[in-house]
Amino acid sequence: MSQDVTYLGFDISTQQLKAVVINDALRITHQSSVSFDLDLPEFRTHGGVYSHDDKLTVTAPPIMWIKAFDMILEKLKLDGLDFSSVAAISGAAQQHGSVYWKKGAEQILHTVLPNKFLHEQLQGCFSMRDSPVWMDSSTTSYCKTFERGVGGPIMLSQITGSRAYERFTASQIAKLHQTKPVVYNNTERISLVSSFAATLFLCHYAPIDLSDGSGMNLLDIHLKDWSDVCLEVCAPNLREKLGVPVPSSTVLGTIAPYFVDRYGFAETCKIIAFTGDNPASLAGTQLNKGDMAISLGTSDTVFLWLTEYRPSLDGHILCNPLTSKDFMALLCFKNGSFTRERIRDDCADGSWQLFSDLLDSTPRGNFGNIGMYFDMMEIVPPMIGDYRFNRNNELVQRFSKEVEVRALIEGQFLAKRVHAENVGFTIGSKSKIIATGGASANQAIVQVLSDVFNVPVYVLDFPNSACLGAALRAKHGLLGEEFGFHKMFEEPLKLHLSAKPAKDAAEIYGPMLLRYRILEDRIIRENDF
Ligand code: 5FX
Repeated sequence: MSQDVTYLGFDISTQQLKAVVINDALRITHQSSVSFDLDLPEFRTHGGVYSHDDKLTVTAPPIMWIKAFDMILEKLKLDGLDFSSVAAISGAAQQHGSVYWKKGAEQILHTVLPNKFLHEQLQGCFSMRDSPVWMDSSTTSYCKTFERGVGGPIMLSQITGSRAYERFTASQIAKLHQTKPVVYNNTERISLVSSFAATLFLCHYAPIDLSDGSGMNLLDIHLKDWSDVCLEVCAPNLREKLGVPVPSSTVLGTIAPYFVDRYGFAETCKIIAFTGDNPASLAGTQLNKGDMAISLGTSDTVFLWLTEYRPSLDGHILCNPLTSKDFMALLCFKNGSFTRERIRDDCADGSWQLFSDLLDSTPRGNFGNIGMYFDMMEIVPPMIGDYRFNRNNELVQRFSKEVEVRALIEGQFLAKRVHAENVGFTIGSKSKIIATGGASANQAIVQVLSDVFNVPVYVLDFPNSACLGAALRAKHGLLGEEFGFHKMFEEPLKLHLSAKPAKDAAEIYGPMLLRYRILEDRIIRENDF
């Protein structure tokens, strides 16, 4: 291939749409982003979403995501990207969220005109104006009914890789069907956010890929097809509304004429199945078997590559996005960057520099104080609220600013380690953590991560691993799944050692982990969470 060939990756994350372009040597040549709150103020989102009054329902409008695509393509054009060089496009998206296309929408997709923006032409395409997103936790009763219907949480986890979760798509679809049957019946296609975005580039419905599809509680992750029993318990006629799921490296087709005419993409430009942001990060971190990645973003996630798995009631197993025969494990913590930002605002006047100084000014172990901070109902542990314990395990009202900052960061990483160990993640003598996402650039935070896990932490040159993973998957999709993903790299991606554990880390955090477990259990019991 010529030197000019490029690959384009997108990431529709919670707060922004990002794009990155790499060349054939896998070097980044262009990048851009659109912030939903700042660049699209007319939608009045906060953090890219609408948080409803019940404090449980969280949605976002798909038309805003479409407008963000219109904007980012214009920005890339201004940045000098020669669209005709793009050989393939793929994407990553926030997982679990669902988009409901109205009857007749595909017909509209087929006939879009290149002289108009997409958002102007697709306004009328959705049976639900706002899509439920991964932060939603309004479906507890549907989860319970769903688990019962399928034969219990273990059975559901055996089939789909996860017990029922509020943000997973099955309970969201069941809620829609039961509360708004007319809307459900008027829906011709249900997409994930990932397959919705791929649909825009194809101008016909894109299938759901197996890896992101594993976050729905509907896919049989062994058979790699929808599970009949899950579909039946969820809602009627669902198979036809979901379409046929495909392996994540599938070439879905060529780009729609709209993009050829409007932006000058080559007619041959291929669209590779889009997937979830966590599966895409697995690609973007170039994760090897045995290593663990931790993404510190709006949600914090812990993930790793698995060759086999045992079903569990904590965490999720997804089909591996890079090879259909393997799996990946995922743990998701909802209270990531929003909670860090709240404590930064309370204790450090909104300054990350001051936040880091406060963190560095306190010793490992924080004088025995432990904190747990959950602005939203957490996934694991299922808790909400702030809890501060002194060295005698007594609940206290307040910490000093510097103790509060360290209690937050240590508490977040203690929780990650406890719950990662609960699902069988083990830390070997050669283990390392690859940290990614916005907060991975903060040295003080990464040092605490290294100490709590007692392993070295590496970071990438480019912290946006989901978006980079999307661009890398675009190239891998062209080569085909049988061409091993890691073989694409002449040399492994550059990782930088960011932090090494302190000599006394195990001595300090070993006992603290035990205390954390006990205190967490106590809060869950006492509050009946
Ligand atoms: C994973 O299960 C999650 O819910 C989150 O990490 C979303 O993918 C964030 F976009």
